[in-house]
Amino acid sequence: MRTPAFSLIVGMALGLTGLAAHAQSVNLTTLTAYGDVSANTTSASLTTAAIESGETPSSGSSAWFYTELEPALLPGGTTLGADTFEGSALAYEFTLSAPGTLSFNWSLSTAETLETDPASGLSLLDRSFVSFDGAVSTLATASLTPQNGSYLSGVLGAGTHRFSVGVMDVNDVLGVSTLGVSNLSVSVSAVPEPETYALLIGGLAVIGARLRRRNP
Ligand SMILES: [Ca+2]
Ligand SMILES: [Ca+2]
Repeated sequence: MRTPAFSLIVGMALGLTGLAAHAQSVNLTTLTAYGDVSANTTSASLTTAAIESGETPSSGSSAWFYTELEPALLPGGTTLGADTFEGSALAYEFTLSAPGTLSFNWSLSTAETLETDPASGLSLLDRSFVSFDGAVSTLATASLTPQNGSYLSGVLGAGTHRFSVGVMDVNDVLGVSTLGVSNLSVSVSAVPEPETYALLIGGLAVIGARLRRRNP
């Protein structure tokens, strides 16, 4: 029986369904790629290989020097670190309808054979990073054995965010490191806004009033 009250109940049920936590997979081929990036729908591989350094990029596109990469990823003069040289990144701009999080799985391996440069004593272990809205943090520092893990962001406010993930050569341009990124997902939390509660309570009151009128 499709009465206005019935339609209202169905509409409210759909609204309640929309309040449940909602995770959405992100197609990695829709992200903006900088440098040596190979991507398919669910996974991507990023390296620090640049043709100018005598290296062979996996994708055919050379890694970018930091002087090109930083202004592309990080407006406002933020850097990827004074010890970084060349690398690659993926950037993603997304809008959250409510507070939420971003997550992905990662792996990091390197062709470096030394942890430190014998001459300078500086670390040669390359670094992967994430950035949110221009603020950079370290995802993982390479070790001579491959690593992997899961990343979960802090809670991001409702609105538009700019995220990037990438890998950089540290303290020289050699010793190619490879960052794998997979299963990138954005999840909106289940906490309804006060306005939503007000609408639900108002809707229930309307239904109650109609049912009372129909059944005197
Ligand atoms: Ca390199
Ligand atoms: Ca390196």
